[in-house]
Amino acid sequence: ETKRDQLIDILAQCDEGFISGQELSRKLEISRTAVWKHINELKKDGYQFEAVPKKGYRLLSHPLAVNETTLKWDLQTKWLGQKLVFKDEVDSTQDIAHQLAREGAENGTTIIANKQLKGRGRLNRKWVSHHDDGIWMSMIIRPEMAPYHASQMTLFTATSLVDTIRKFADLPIKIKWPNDLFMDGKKFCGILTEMQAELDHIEYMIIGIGLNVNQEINLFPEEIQNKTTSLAAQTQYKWDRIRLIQQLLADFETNYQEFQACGFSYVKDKWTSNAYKLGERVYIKMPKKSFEATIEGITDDGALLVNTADNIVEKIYSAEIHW
Ligand code: BTX
Repeated sequence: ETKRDQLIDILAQCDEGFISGQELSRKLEISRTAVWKHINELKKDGYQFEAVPKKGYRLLSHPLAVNETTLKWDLQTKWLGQKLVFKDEVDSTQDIAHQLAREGAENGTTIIANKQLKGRGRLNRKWVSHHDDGIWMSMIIRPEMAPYHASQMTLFTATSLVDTIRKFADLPIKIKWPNDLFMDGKKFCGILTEMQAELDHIEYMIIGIGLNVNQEINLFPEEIQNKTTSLAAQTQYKWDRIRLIQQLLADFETNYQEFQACGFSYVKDKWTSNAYKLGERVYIKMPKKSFEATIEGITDDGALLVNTADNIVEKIYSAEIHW
């Protein structure tokens, strides 16, 4: 942890009380001049301090802008997002994450951008993220997990996101297999899991999350406007992206621990209780056959379980589904 990060932690803990320059200098083991320089850096980021002789510094106001400092301020995680890369504009946070992972970035390193020029979804589909009203982030995870279980991570991420958003508002969120979050039949979040693996071992996974937060619907291209929504469009108020990201990281970290301790059943139950169109009929199109079926749930290896018209339970690993 850098001195600046330590300073942020200490200031966040004493929140709006005074803390003396001397105490900061002692705790951080740096000179008072160095403390003063760090405080000035924070001022440039938009933090406002009151400095009173003999009492010390007191925080008056937080900046609203999303940046590395505001994201780290009071971030309650141990390993996730403690290494944080924040950029205003990138092509895709996935690409940066892959590059950092190849260079050895540690487990939990997180890349967040305000805007993406070339945000992507699965199969190289476009992910609209050129405006700074959403959350566009990629997490580098180095899991102890066999590659054939990798799709569990996508399902896990979806359940963890539902937990987080529900802490802020009781919204009718549904998880659409395998990787989308829906509300009122409209998509507002997508998860893109990519990995570098050997046959028997995952070197790293990049979990990309694209979450529409404060967008007005007319910001989206016309062809997807009627099937897209954002948190703000549903709740009619703007969301605090900083708190949302921090909560998302904190929940992911605790849920992940739970998932590792209890196994996939922990994810499966949560997933199933929020599943989109559970028990409803959909139309499934595969290269060799197409049929109607009812959504039953998911399997331990992340496949979709459906019940066909002839009452046969089938596992679907990949298909075009007409919901
Ligand atoms: P997907 O392939 O399931 O969904 C892509 C499809 O979703 C598009 O073809 C389009 O129809 C629709 N779509 C595009 N943009 C949006 C949007 N903003 N909101 C709702 N629907 C949209 C889903 O892929 C996975 C997306 C992951 C995005 C994250 S953002 C951070 C990271 N960086 C990056 O480039 N991708 C990931």
